[in-house]
Amino acid sequence: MAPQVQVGIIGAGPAGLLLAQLLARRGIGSRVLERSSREHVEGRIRAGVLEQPTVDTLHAAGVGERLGREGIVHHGIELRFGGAAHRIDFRDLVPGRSITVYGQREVVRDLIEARLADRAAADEQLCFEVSEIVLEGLEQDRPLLSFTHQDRRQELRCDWLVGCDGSHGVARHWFPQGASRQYEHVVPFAWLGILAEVAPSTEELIYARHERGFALHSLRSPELSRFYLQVPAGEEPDAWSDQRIWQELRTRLETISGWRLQSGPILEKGIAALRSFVHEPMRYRRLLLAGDAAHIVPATGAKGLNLAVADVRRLSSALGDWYERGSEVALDAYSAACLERVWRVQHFSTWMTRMLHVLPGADAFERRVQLAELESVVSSRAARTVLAENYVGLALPGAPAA
Ligand code: FAS
Ligand code: PHB
Repeated sequence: MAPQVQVGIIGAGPAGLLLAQLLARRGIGSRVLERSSREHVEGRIRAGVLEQPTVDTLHAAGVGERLGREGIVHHGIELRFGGAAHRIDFRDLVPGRSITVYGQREVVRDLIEARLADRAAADEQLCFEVSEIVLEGLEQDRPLLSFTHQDRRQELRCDWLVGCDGSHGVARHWFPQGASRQYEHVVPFAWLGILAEVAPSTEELIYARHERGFALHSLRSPELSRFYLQVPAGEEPDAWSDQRIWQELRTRLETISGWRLQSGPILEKGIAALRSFVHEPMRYRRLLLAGDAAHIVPATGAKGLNLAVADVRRLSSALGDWYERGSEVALDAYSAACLERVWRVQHFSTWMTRMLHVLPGADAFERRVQLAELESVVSSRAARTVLAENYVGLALPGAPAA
């Protein structure tokens, strides 16, 4: 007889780990199966901007202590183009709402620590380096997972199965033929992301649109800066020497008189594709999807991680209703409710991407119109408010508390 668990979770990224943590706080048991090692999962840089609802959820999940101490609260961002800096002032446009800069890597480390804090059950709940995960009986009430862990083939029967296995995961492929639809949009450019050991040259994030391409000055701490440069799709990181990176960052960012960019040792660099993807629906019977397993947004809107958190906040509440009150109402509404936010965020992320990047193939007229759109955004209070509302995190009706 295969061992049983209430919720089987594939993937130990922020979505899978936070779901397990939120469920545990409701007394609901789960097992997280992750194909990579703990070191690899904790080593990935990725996102760094947390919306207020995400910060609130991490605190409610009991993993907010270090975030509270080391997270950097920002009350605005800057749009930089045409030789001028334009601040989007959250305090003025969306009073009481802000973002927090705290690396996804730190969020994942805090969650793994919390999941492993209970030594007794740790190995049970969170399994790294799992392989050959196979799902059977999706049509039944208790699907069966089998997988290899520590060189042993194992089985696990679950009430619910959640695919939190990211953009290259297996779970969405378990939807039967014809039971789902995918939407995809790929742009012909990517981001070269770097982490540098140098104090940030800015108090707040700078989104720069330059004739040579987009540039973003972000940060991780008072000692660590994070930068992104628009590069052609398929570019290799090795094509960019440290010297070339700093030269290009200076060209695209030092467009304001008297503003200088500090440089320092580059610790890591990598290429991230800019891709939009949506898998509908996000549930099939006892199989649910959350995070990048169901949707991917271009990083220009800083939404990927925040969307994953919004999914699992809603899912943990819905599973709570099912276990605590036998109600499946929220689980039945889960997919549609998440997709409402997903498509709003796809719109915002696509808008930011189109407005701030050099679009290959755009003619002189289109480039002038693009600049005019940026001008109209920064010169209109209404447009700045729309941008600010989306950036700090949409407060959608019916969004459950953590
Ligand atoms: P994740 O991809 O984080 O986690 C999925 C987990 O599932 C991984 O640990 C994976 O190893 C595991 N997995 C996959 N297949 C499996 C299988 N078959 N069996 C078991 N486990 C499996 N967002 C930003 O806002 N800013 C950024 O700069 C930024 N950079 C990014 C760079 C990259 C390269 C990527 C891919 C995403 C980036 N994002 C960024 C978006 C990012 O933050 C995601 O939205 C976030 O990681 C989503 O979290 P999860 O849904 O948990 O997926
Ligand atoms: C980051 O800090 O990694 C970051 C910030 C803002 C974005 C994307 C990434 O839009």
